[in-house]
Amino acid sequence: MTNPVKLPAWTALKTHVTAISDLHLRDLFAAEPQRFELFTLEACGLLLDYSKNRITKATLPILTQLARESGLEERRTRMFSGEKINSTENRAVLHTALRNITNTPVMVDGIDVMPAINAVREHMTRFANAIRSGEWKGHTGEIITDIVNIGIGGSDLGPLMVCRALHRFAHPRLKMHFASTVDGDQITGILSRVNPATTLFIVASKTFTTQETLTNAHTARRWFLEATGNPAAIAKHFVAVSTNTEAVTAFGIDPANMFEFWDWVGGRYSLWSAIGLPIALCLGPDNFQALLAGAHAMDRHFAETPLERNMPVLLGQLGILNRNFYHFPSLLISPYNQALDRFPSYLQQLDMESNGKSVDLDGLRVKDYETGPIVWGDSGINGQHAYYQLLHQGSQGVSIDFIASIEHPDSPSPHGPILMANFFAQSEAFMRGKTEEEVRIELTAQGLRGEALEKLLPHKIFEGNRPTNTILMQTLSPESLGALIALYEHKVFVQGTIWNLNSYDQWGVELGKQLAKAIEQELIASEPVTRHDASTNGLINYYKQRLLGA
Ligand code: G6Q
Repeated sequence: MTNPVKLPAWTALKTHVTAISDLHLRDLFAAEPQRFELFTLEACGLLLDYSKNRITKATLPILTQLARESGLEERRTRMFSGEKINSTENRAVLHTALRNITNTPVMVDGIDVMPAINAVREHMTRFANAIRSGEWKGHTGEIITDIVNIGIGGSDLGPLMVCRALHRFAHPRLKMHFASTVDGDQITGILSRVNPATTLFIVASKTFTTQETLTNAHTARRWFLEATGNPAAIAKHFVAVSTNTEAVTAFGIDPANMFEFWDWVGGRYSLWSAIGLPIALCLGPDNFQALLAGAHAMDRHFAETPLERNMPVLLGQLGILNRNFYHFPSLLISPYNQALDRFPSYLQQLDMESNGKSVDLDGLRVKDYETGPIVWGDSGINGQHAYYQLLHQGSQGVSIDFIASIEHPDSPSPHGPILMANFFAQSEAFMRGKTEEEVRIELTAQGLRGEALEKLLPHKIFEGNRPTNTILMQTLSPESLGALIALYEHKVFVQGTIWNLNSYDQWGVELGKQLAKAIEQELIASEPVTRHDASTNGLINYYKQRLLGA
């Protein structure tokens, strides 16, 4: 475990970047017309074009050296083999075992975890088939039409994103709903649209102690019991996904209707586990299996391919280059498939909760290098008409990952070509920009002359030189989506390793929870609050007065 700044490759990279930093991406493309051939890579149905990064042929060996010196290969082996690399929680990190479709044993504390994984998957398959076929009936004998997943964070974002992304494969009868926030507006809205006799609730919580989820689950149960007056009917309409059998039973869900997972599955890495039950229900067990297979293919690629041709390694290294050497503070994820509109939010949690840390694996404060970037985004084409202005001409640069599929089966002509023309145009624009000379020629051709031309000219210049990656897949399918998600999971691993972080804990979410618990009591009490700072006291007291209409 080493501070990366102390590695020889870090120093070498610094020297190298200083030497090439004056070169504009245009210069690099002019000097190396073969950049597409040189700097693209295909794996698991994905093409990664990384030629529009500020790199030369000399950059990659140094990046690879950095990955090697950081101990990436050893740590990768330790993760796949079930060692407890999540050191602050003393846990293994084994989302890869959940999609280990070859079934080779994976040992944790001397026990092979594969039989338990397979047993839960078989339970999920049986249950999903019964709901989808109509064999499973609600308490009145009607078939299930609506599924409400109650969960938050890792128990929400993954299944929600996948069900949206692959909606083309969805069961025509089953309507999916996702309740995450504790703002009652959301669950109430869902409950107003569903029928208790035909609705299945999935209470998804690894710990089964999460306040938002349990509050929503209790609201749903109350609503259900008020409507049916039949506690025995709960068994037909409520199932749980959790690691906590005791709490599930205490909630009133039969353990036979509980789908188990384990402490070595991190929340934001859990869609491959029973947390993926909404996916199996909505898309079917075969498509869920295909999603796992796509991710497994990427796992194999990551585990077995030399670092130089390894897609997650490359993507991670380029992220390090852009974050630590070109100092881009954020990474925009810009998908041009509308169905991937929640993919950026999913990646935001994956990346920011994993590598948003400033204490390293040795417990030392990280002082001399930047860690995880801010990850953000939504549908790329909408972004073009909103925040892309800042990306093109704002005072600070952003690095970008563009993602699209070649085929858009539900997009009638001429939608597909228009969409893709924009997709290609944007990465070209970010690379090339538009020079003063080009603007001058353009404005002159438009008939502008003299003062009018000079006045407008500076506003129309684009600096360009923004680094971007482009990921293309043939079509958005369970396999390609599985590979895409796993690509980013391993990218996060690569960066966490180089930054010497534990990417698998999330202590940063604790403080707000602790404070909220205490404030909740204060909101009920009648006397004014005085124990906080002036702002927090003032806000709480203002809220209480206004709420009571005082
Ligand atoms: C993910 C985080 C977090 C977690 C939620 C829900 O890695 O740990 O997002 O998934 O807080 O937790 P439960 O599943 O325990 O309700």
